[in-house]
Amino acid sequence: MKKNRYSIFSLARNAVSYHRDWRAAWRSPDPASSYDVIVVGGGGHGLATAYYLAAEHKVGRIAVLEKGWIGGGNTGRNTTIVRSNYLWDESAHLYEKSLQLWEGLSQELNFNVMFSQRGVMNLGHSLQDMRDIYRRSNANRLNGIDSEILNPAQIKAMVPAMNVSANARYPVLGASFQARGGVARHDAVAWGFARAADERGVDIIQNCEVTGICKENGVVTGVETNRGMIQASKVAVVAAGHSSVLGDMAGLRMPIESHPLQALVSEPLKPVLDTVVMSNAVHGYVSQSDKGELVIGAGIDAYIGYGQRGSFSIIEGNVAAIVELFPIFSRVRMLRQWGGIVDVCPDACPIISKTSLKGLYFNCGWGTGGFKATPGSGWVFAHTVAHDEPHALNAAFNMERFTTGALIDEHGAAGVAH
Ligand code: FAD
Ligand code: PYC
Repeated sequence: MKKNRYSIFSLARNAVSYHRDWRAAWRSPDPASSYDVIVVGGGGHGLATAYYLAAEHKVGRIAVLEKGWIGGGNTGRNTTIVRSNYLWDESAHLYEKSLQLWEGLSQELNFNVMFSQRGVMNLGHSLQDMRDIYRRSNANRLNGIDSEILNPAQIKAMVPAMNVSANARYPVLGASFQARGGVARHDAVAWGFARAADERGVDIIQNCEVTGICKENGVVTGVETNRGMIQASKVAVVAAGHSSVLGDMAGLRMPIESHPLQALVSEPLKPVLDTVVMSNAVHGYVSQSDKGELVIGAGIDAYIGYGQRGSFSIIEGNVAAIVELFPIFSRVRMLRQWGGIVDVCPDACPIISKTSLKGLYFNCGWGTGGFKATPGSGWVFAHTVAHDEPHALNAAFNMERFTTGALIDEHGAAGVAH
């Protein structure tokens, strides 16, 4: 790695030259005719996979093929909540590995991903919610994951704007709180991984859509793209929102449904909320960005589709729930709304797996919650692709579980109903 490339001196030099000779943070090469590994999808997970393949497994010739622009999928559309408070051991270990990587990621990539450990609160509104919260919190602690239970007075002290009165429509009975959770800057995560991967020789090729997966005698040989055929002995698909489309190209039927998931942001406000508040029961969550916007999200739209918009009724119910919890937000104006397409597995857990086709690997099905997993997902997937074997942390997240029945049901911890 060229140590001085991004030094304070280059920053000063570029400032005085009005950025005229500012070097692109990553190259834009034409695709080569062949690679050792092709990663399909230039979201955070795909870029992280390429980075760890190069940095930790010393794989030589790697390309990331992205049909649009890097980070333009769910990576750039999500609400950036990071936490590791999942119920079952398999997921808790995987998400906790990811959280530990987040804690050193800006240093690792030499790029400020603005990871802010402001804590994540999951509210309970009924006795059953509270039983689930206690169960998950205890399970987390047994796995060495930080978790506290808060009563309504403690919640009010931390979030004065919240209505915790007993006569609220959704009374707040308590919450779990993970202090090490928080938020990060989504674009920076894509850019940081892209720059660091590029520095290690990874070709990042945007506007390059994979249109077919080539195979011979059960072995993958490359991909067809809108820029021609590219050969590779290993193809790693990380194409959230389109995993079943890519699966079809290889003749694999994926156990996935693709749904829109919406979010919206308000006009910027003075600081009013310095933690993340989530409520699975009322399908709403909110945090405040560093710019001051309220970042609000909903549960998934019930229908299957590929339109990155979503339907109005979801937003209507979502905003009603947020205003019920935070009456002072009722006069805040909303600035923008958008949707992303999330790939949902029947057990609300991802697939990080080899496939029946030799040399073809899939990483998908993160549903509403894959941003928090970005570094961990890339780390275990790179291991899986490099060694043609899963790492212990992702062994359970194989494709076979949908035929063996060894499902890992994380619907409760998903945070956002799906
Ligand atoms: P993406 O960033 O979607 O990357 C996949 C890429 O594949 C895309 O860039 C796409 O263009 C590309 N691609 C697809 N088909 C092809 C093809 N044929 N050829 C080449 N490229 C292709 N998760 C959290 O943990 N916390 C949150 O707070 C959170 N909030 C969310 C809010 C919303 C509104 C949404 C939509 C999602 C949210 N998520 C959240 C989920 C999270 O965004 C995703 O799980 C995660 O970003 C998936 O990352 P990825 O890199 O796999 O996907
Ligand atoms: O998984 O924590 C999460 C999440 C929050 C909002 C969307 N997903």
